[in-house]
Amino acid sequence: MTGPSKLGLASSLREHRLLGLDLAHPVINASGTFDAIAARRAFGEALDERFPFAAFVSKTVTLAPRQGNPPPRLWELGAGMINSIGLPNKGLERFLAEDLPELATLPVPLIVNVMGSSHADVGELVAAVSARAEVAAIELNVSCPNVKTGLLMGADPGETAALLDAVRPRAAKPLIVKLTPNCASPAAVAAAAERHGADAVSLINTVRGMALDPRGTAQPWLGGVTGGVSGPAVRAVALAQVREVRERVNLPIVGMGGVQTGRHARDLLDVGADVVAVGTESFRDPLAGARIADELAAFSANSGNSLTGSEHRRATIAFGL
Ligand code: RRO
Repeated sequence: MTGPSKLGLASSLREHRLLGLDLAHPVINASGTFDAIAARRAFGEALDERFPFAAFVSKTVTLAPRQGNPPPRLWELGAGMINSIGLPNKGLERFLAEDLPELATLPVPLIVNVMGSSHADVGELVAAVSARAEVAAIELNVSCPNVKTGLLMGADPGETAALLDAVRPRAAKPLIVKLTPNCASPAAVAAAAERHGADAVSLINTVRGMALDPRGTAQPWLGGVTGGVSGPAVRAVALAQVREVRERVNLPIVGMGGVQTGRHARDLLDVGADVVAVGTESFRDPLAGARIADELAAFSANSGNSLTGSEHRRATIAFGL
């Protein structure tokens, strides 16, 4: 049997390409977990010299400005946290005018994450964002656990298909669909996304959870009542779902969920991700992305395993590996 090293794949794998983008390494950020504009203010030029991610994904942008959910918005868990942020953002117009020009000066490709509550809203967002030269790709958030309408569109294969039929023609840039773990079959939603024009999928978004007031009032702690669980607590869920999605689709996969080390990143690549995103770990350590990329590179060099998800699937099919 021909081994992966003899397939002529290894050199292309080291280039780390996603949707035609050349990435310096396979680690990017999970949307909403790293504020690059605030980080620039805090760290200055040092941030650009060693930007922690190979591409930057913005926090979700909606058509109209949003205040977000009432506080409290966070709850710390033994192995992660629950957020009930509720999509606060300045809205499309101000994002395009104020944030996009600054994000475009980051030393890595820019992916803009958008979400709307109707096909018309999402279509408008996708058209406006993809008209901007600064934007390399768009991530469609159909999986926020803290806003009902967006989640519905991503929880059902038919709804996701209908959304893509409506908005795909308006997107002049590659579209990544961000899947929710809070549904019967993320793999079925991924397959619908693939059939209806998605260029990639990303998963997992946060897992719905809740916490009660620690003072014993028997009331929900979070202002949004429920929230999204992230961090090490969801790593095993991410691993299982990325594997399941890889078995159903040929699209590139951005895998995320509880990644704290190069080993965790390698695990997601091994079950089928092409690129890995770091989220909650960046709150503890803003340079986590760079550390994890270094650990991953050392790990891959030592093990000789440099296959990424799509290549792994192609090799599996072609050579029965
Ligand atoms: O803002 C949020 O509450 C939020 C979003 Br948009 C999301 O996609 N995932 C999440 O856990 N929180």
